Amino acid sequence: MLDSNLKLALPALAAAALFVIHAPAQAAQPHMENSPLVIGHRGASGYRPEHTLESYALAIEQGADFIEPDLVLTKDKHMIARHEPMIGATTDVADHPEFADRKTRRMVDGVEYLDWFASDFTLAEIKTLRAVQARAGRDSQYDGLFPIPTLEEVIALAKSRSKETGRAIGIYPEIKHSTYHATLKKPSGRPLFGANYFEDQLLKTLHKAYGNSACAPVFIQSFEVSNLQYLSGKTHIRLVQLIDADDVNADGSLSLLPPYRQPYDFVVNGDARDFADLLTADGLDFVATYADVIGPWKPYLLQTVADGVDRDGDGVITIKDRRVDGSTGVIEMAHDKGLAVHTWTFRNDASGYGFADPREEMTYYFDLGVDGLFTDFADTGVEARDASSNAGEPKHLRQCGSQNKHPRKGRHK
Ligand SMILES: [Ca+2]
Repeated sequence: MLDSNLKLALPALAAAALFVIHAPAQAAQPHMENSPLVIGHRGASGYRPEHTLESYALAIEQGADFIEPDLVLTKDKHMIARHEPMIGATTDVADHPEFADRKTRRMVDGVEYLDWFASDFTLAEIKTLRAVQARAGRDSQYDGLFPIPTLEEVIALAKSRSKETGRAIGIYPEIKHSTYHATLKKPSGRPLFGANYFEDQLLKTLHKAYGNSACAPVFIQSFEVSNLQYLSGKTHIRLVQLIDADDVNADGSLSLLPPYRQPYDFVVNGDARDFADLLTADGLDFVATYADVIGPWKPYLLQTVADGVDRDGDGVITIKDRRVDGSTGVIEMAHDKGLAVHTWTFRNDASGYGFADPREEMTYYFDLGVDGLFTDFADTGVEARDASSNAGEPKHLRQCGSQNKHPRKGRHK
């Protein structure tokens, strides 16, 4: 139903766009999004060191609709773009003798790491570091060149490129390890940040930049649940429940071993549900009370079976050879419950379950009905979407306009 309404609305919007040329004071049009979306995972991290402005800029150049900053906090409470609180693998911190004594052991979600942690550095100190390519086999010629951006710098980039390109470039921030950040302590034993400081600070920044609106070109994502529930009571910005697992079994079912078994706040709160439980009918009903989108790892959506057939004929059996058995039904069930589905992660250099060709893999998922996907290679993602039968079909994402700015209002009592 939404589809046909949108199609009817398109000629009117095109006419309105022409009219704007003669009427620069025209009020902003309702936010329009391509669907399905190509989300630049950590920027164009297949080509540049992840989570740098240069990586995000390249993803935008390649046609990404959204860029994805993962966020962690510095000691002086700034939100910076890093995939982990540990910064040893993605920066040149090990080459800075002045920080050698910051290397330490710390628990993150039940796992101990020996590393440098963002929360032991001020933003000024972080700015003396440079990003490096974290994944083996990728271009390292940009190592040591690009600084670590703050969320504010990522927003500024998205806004300036939106103006330059005439496309609305969205941002897709992830709150990394909410429970970990909330429970970090100062040497004195007092909380370093405290409960929900991270969430409050994120909303303050996003509301200032975009307003408190479901029409903001923003999705906030998390693997934890209680922080999203908290956010749902404080913002209309769209929220995404990420769904993890640690591996895929031969029969296509998901392996759920810690620390990928449950949202970490469930572990702490003694909630027995695991990630897979959030994708059952009851689980989706629950998620729909506070989120707009589910973001499951891709094997949750597509059944593939390791049946020992060398399908690509290269003489070895790999994950590429798995038999593709079609939808698990999760996409259809989520859509029935009003949830959009964004899935991850598609990589040209780490091919997928059941596919030898990354573009074909992504097109398959677009055809299957996902509303967006995260890829390290936004250029291939755009090609894959253009090849999909669902290209240009905006669906399952709310159309934003004045009548529809508060879609979750009343759901949170
Ligand atoms: Ca093979």
